Amino acid sequence: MQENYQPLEIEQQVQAFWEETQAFAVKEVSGQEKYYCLSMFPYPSGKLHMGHVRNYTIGDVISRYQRMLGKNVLQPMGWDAFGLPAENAAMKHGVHPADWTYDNIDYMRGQLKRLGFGYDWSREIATCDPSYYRWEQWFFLKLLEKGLVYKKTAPVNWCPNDMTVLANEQVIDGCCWRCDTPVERKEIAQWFLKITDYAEELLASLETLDGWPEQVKTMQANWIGRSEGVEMDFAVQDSDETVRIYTTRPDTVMGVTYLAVAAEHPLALQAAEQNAEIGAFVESCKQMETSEAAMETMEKRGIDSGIKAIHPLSGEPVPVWIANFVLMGYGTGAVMSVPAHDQRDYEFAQKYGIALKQVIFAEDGSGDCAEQAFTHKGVLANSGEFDGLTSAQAFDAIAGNLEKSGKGLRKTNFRLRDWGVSRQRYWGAPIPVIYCEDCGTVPVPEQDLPVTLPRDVVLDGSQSPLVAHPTFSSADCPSCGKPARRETDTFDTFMESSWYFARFTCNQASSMLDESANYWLPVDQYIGGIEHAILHLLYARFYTKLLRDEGLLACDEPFKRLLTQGMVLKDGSKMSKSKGNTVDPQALIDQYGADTVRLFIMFAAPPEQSLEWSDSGVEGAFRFLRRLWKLVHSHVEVDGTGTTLDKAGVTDEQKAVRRQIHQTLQKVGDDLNRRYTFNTAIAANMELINTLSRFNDESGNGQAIRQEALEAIVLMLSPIVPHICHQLWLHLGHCGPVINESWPAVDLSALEQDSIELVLQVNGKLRSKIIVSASASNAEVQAMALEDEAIKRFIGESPVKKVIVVPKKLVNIVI
Ligand code: OW5
Ligand code: ZN
Repeated sequence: MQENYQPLEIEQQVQAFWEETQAFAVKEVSGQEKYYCLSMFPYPSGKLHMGHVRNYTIGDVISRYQRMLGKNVLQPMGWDAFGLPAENAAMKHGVHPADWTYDNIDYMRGQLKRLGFGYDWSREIATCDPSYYRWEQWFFLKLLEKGLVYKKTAPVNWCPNDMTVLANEQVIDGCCWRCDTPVERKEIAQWFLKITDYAEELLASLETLDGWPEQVKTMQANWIGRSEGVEMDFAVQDSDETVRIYTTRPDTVMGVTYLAVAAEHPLALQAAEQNAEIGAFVESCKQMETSEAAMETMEKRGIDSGIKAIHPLSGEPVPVWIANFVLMGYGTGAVMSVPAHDQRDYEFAQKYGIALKQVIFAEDGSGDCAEQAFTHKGVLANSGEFDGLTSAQAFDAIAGNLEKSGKGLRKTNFRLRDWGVSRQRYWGAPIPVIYCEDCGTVPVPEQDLPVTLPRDVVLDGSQSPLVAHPTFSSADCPSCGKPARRETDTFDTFMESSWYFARFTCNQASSMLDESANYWLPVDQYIGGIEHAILHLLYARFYTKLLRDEGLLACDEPFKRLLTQGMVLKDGSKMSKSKGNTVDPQALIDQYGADTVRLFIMFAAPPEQSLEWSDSGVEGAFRFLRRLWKLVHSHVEVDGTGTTLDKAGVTDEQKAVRRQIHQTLQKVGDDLNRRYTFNTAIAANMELINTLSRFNDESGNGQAIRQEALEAIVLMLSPIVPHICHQLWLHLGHCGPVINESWPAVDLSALEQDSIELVLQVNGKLRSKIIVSASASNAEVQAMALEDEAIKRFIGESPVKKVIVVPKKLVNIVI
């Protein structure tokens, strides 16, 4: 055995061994418990960053630990390969998105191997590979057949100068990122998946997800946003038309002082035709971003349409305003406005001098609208026949009244919108439909799938390369054979990441999924960043239900347990190129080796918390491994590996060391299994190593116990620092690789204590401590307590009234 720890050398050897023996390739094995551990697959963006290293180290540690528990562990890896960054790189550096992507994949795959992650590489997937996205196209057409997919117009960000659609991240302060032209809103036809059909189930089955953080479940529930309310119609004065609105607060309906409609609402368009000022306002609303976030922060503006609506209960006319914050795509494109009881309505009414009518007061009569809206529930006033009812009672009474008169209906609503999957981009999976003048929208026949993305395109940022492509955009109609037009939009990349976890179970299958999916799924442990708490996880859950309903999967939910890792920070803030505070993992691997990087990352913080980067922490991790190496080295040098323990002749000191070994095993098992507190698992091993350094017992039993301790440490640390442990395990005299070892069992007899420390109290106050034999009787303990010197001093001449013995804990002497 070499005297010095040489990580680069050993890591290379061990990785070669894993590769040669296909150590992490797995098959379905009946009768063995399976464990599917998945880390969110990366965008092949160039090279790994610290967030990746943290994510994949956590996943690898859990996988290796579960393998030691005897499970059949699947840990796959692949590439979320489509998306805008490849197009951007192509424009900036003149490389083809495909070449850029595959080059990055090659480099990053090398880095993952260098970090020693135990992936089954035979299952690797790149989502930009036609053999992957053909099934996505195939499934889309199944959904189309079932009516779960439809087309409707929706707004996009449009740069009138470049004549191109912009992604939200390409809009900077309302302007195009390339040419700085103000971005416009443009309505174009796009494909949608009917996720709203599953809203109820997506919400209800959150309750089955015991292994998910509460926070993530709450975020999902809020996003789905189920609410109970009333949909009602306001008649339009001097017209046969009506305006439909939805409210969750029908109790406030008598406080309505205006309606607000979207700029695209029919009433707005009607008013715009008759009045130039209104026309200009409606036109200006088009110059707006499409993201919800932008919507919330923008200035709220409006104009009176001049049209009046008739209040369905009071019969009074109320003005109809056109407002930039009401969106046509959300609900009915019209809302009732109650400035007294809604803050946004309040601010809008103040700005434009619209009346306010308070109809709800607190139970004790307090609550006013002088400064802001009164948004609490309470008791009704100024509401005619409904006066005196509580908000809850009024909900029922008003809903019933509207239902009776045919002007309204109780309705459960969801905030969740259908999922728009069309992107006007090149680097994505083509949407497999053809438009024929005679036959309409025609699905690409199954035998013509995949619709492959052409390579020969010009990417200059203006116009969509697929539209401009000489042949791609034209096709013969599959139905009548006439020349037709091919869909040139591609899928949102979330389409690929919504089912990759299933494809990993059968990446070679000549169907979308096969039986293997039902062997491996659901994923037992999913690990990834909190930024995916809402959309990705919701879409993956949705897809699982779609696949189930198509008969391709048997489970209802994809991820049994979810771990959301914290950010990696430097000097308290997020690492980023622009801040210049990045730490490149590759440099550290080159300097210290993978095990040091892995150990530091797992030691520095519990996985859900943020991790503050520390160079000295990395140095410390390295020193620790060097120390462990030395300890094994000196043990091996004196031939300590072959000694057996003579249980009869164990001394107290030896017993104490054995106790600590098994206490550590017990604690670390719990840390890794249940709590995922890897940092404390490592700390416990450090303490055990401290004890060993002080344990200079060269006797036979001393050697045997040192061997037992070193074996335990190597086994316990092997999921975290697998390379060094592989080597040390061999040096400790074993011939099989440490990855095939079981998690060590705790020797309960070693935990038993011969003697215990007892607290001695006089009148309930701590006065002394004694060590007694674990088998001492209460009477013996009492006698020893009364003999203790300190106690004798405290009692003095006072008569002892009572002695209370709490076995194994304390003795209280009452005087
Ligand atoms: C990293 C996690 C991330 C995810 C995984 C892959 C980041 C945690 C936050 N393909 C999708 C994806 O997110 C996943 C699908 C399933 C949808 C950082 C980030 C961080 C960032 C940058 C830098 C350092 C640290 C330096 C940049 C220097 C550039 C030169 N996080 N912590 N730290 N793919 O590739 O983005 O959520 O689970 O691993 O991430 S991904
Ligand atoms: Zn046709």
